[in-house]
Amino acid sequence: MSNQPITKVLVANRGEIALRVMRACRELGLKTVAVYSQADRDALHVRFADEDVCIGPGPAKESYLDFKRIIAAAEVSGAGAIHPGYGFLAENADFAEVVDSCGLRFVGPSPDAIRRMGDKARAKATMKAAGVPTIPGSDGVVGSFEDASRIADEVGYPVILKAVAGGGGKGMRICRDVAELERGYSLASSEAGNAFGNPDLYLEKVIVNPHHIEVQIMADQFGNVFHFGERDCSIQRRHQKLVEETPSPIMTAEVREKMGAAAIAGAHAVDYVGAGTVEFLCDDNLNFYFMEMNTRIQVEHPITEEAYEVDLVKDQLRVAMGERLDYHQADLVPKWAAIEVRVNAEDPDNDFRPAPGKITGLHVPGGLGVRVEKAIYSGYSIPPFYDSMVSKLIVRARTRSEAIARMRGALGEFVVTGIPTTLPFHQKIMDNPAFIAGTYTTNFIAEQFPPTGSPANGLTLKRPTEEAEASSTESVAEVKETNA
Ligand code: MV4
Repeated sequence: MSNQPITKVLVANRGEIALRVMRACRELGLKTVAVYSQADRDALHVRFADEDVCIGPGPAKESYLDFKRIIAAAEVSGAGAIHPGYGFLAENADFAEVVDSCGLRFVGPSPDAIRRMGDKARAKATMKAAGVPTIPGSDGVVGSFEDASRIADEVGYPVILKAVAGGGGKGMRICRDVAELERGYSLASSEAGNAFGNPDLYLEKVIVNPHHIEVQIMADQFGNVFHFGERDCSIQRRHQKLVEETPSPIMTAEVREKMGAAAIAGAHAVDYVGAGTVEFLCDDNLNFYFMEMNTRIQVEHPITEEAYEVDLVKDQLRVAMGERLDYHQADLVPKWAAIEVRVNAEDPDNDFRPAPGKITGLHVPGGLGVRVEKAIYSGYSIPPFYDSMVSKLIVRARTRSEAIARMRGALGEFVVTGIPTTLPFHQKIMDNPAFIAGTYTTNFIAEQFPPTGSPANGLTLKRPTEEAEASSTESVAEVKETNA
């Protein structure tokens, strides 16, 4: 890592997060460089930056994922640091290593920390050694079906096979008995080999009806690590988060401190630097178990910023510039209730099918406690190459019920025409009794909003495909529903 002071930051991303990072840069007096693909010529992040460099064609592999083009853009523009945002190269240890070796600063943890958390079985072993509760199961990779069967007998069925190279729900398989385990082991292993180039699996007991609770941390280069409480991200559909909130409606101050301490211990174990998120599965009795660590700033970071009155992206940049974090952990208490909904260019009435297109009209909500993160504008055409998230709507209020009321009002004001969005679906979630009660789990969407088969639309033909899919890697929600 070079010791030259940083004056210019290249943002290796697009969309709302690129804008979010550039705003933080500007507040810190840092110049910004945007990179963009040919499909993003009219994107807002290009106009927003002090300088911009076109790095290739629309497909991400030829632009936002291409190390060489991004490094070259940093070199021609004289940027001293690269902020990866989320997605794309944010958790690519090889990229972080190349950035370092080119004398540039990667805004994030070391390549070693990224690598140690990227291997999910290794991450779990690291956390366990650091005293963080983990889910009963194999110690590392299961070498054979016989191995898996023995461990499954020990911990009890149902069990779940997970790809060590997976994460975010990819490459998982639930097995309810030894027959399913035998079939599942070979299928999951070859699936993981095909999808990730690594067939290794580990095994865990299934936590039934879990809550997805994640802890935000921030660490500086001097070994100071702080946590900023939790986010409840249980409201997901096929491992895509739809709504996030903090504080979690099931959390207590005592358990928050325990989870925060566990997350901090895990961060110390890998000499973590920067923003990170430690994901836990939590049962109704608030027993919590480490699941994965995300070594990046996350989509849902704004709710933590709102609730804790902090600027996590500015902190990332400060830490990367070698500054010391001067928080006092005891002061880091949630001051607000905050909720985020993701506005996706998807048709909720058509299996959430991505629906890019031209935005013909746009009105964004505002007012007290309302924040909108977006990079769209009226007249903008959403390119088909990237994620379907086009905006995030974040509200904060003194209490959870006031935050829900504020979200309802803001959703009512939010108008996007020309494309379908998830906005009307979010209004239904805000009116849902289980959401209002705060008793929801990761099964919420499957239970409260089961897909409506429309025979008129030929869904009868699609049905077998969907079931085949459901019985492979995406079956966790369904299995738990049956168990519940
Ligand atoms: C589990 C689980 C139950 N038991 N592991 C899904 C994403 C990936 N990070 C891990 N996931 C799960 N792992 C055990 N031992 C249930 C899930 C899970 C889930 C977790 C968080 C949020 C939503 C979820 C939806 C389905 C399954």
